Amino acid sequence: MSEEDKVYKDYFYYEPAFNTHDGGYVPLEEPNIPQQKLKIPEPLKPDKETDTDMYYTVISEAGESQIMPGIKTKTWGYNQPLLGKTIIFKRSKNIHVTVKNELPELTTYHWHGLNVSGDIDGGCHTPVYPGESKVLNFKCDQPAATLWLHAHPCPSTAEQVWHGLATAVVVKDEHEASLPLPRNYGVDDIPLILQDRRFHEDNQWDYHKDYDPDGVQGPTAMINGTVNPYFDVTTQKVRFRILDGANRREWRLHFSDDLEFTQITGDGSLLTHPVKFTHLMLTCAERAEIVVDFSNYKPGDEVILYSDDVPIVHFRIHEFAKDDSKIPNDLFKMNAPEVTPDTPTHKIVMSGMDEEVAINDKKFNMQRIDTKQTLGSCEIWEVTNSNDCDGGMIHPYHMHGCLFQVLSRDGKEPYPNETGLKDTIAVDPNETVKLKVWFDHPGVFMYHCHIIEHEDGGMMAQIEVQDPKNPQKFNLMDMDTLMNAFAKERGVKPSELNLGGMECYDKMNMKM
Ligand SMILES: [Cu+2]
Repeated sequence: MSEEDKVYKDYFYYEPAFNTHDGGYVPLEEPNIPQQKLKIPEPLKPDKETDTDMYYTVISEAGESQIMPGIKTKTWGYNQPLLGKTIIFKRSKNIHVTVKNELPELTTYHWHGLNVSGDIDGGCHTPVYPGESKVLNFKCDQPAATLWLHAHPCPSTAEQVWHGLATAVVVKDEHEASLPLPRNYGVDDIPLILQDRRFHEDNQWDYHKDYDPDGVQGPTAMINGTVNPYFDVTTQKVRFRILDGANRREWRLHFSDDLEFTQITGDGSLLTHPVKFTHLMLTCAERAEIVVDFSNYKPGDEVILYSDDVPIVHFRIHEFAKDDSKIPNDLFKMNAPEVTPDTPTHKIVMSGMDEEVAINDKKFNMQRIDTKQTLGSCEIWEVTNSNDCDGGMIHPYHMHGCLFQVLSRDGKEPYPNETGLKDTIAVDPNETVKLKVWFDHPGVFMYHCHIIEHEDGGMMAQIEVQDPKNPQKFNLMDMDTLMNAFAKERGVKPSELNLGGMECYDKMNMKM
């Protein structure tokens, strides 16, 4: 059988380390409410667009959303009460985004997967305080992909994302536009943001009641902010831009009838070649665009997308409109630079679980630079998960400010769907993943586990990237400034402040 025809039928990862084996695992439950039409976020309208420039305004706001029947849920979102509209950046345009904070507390705007300088990236050093706004100017110069925007104000990233501060960002380029892929947004090109929540009394979320240092979960799947969604399929092929936007949950996806599907992108670009699957696992923050061919079904049929054995989206099949889309066998040419000789290998060890999580035996410190790399230098990063195979967990490792190439897993070939650019990679217990990493922009960037409670709990470090031709002094925030601001905004004394990640430092007798 040629590689082209091969269908992968397993999740690849080490099964005993799946989140289902975690003591605190919250299984998904099929919601006991009628099916609701899948919400598809509208594209965010630019304030202005010219041949060379795009202007957007992104406002963080608090509101209420009808998610469950009855009382509305208090939620946060971008330009709407929950999640946000899909933000489209066109490659080689100059982008100007006014970010505005109308929340009661500080936040940041982290462009996950966007290749930009540290001051634009939106990590914890760039807070926007309530009532304030700022303009981000950058050039979009990276391949077409599905990225996302989310809040990143350490140590409250997890709680803010849980409130709803996450939305899809789509980069478009001419190469992708030249391929005959499905691209009719809202019809055969659909984002699927996978999250899970627990609905407490009066349909409200309670982050602190649900808090777990290994990641907060809920039993109810929420897809684009919709519980128990259905989607009307009106074309033979549909492209889904899937994002694991959950704080902790891994999604093990498969369709009814073990329907085959084709993965065409990873996190940061198209794959070099499409790969066929019946089963696909996504860990936190990873994205995969897949194309599903529904041609074996007829109007009135229903196809179900499951995670493990729980239905999460129902696809109602209708008459198909004419569909000329095709998946070419050559999708993308990987154009990674050569590794710069004589550079040391960066060795990253993610260790621990619960409050003990750390990177290279240290918890995150905003004022400490953990490693450096020169702008334009391409270097090897070896990322190890030192958790034990006996009871350890998978940690999804994410780097800001770059897209990387996966070279190997424990010295072996990466998985067949790791041929494109990535920014987040799941690492099994006791596994070492080798990456080729280069930075196109200077700045201070975080790298961390993307189980968001782990990053808030200190499984995070930072790198300084300098342009030797134009060295800069980067301003680093300090934790006290952020904590004092959070305390003031919440109307409590700093000593009374209760933010998710703090416990992990307190229990280890460490200062943030
Ligand atoms: Cu982790």
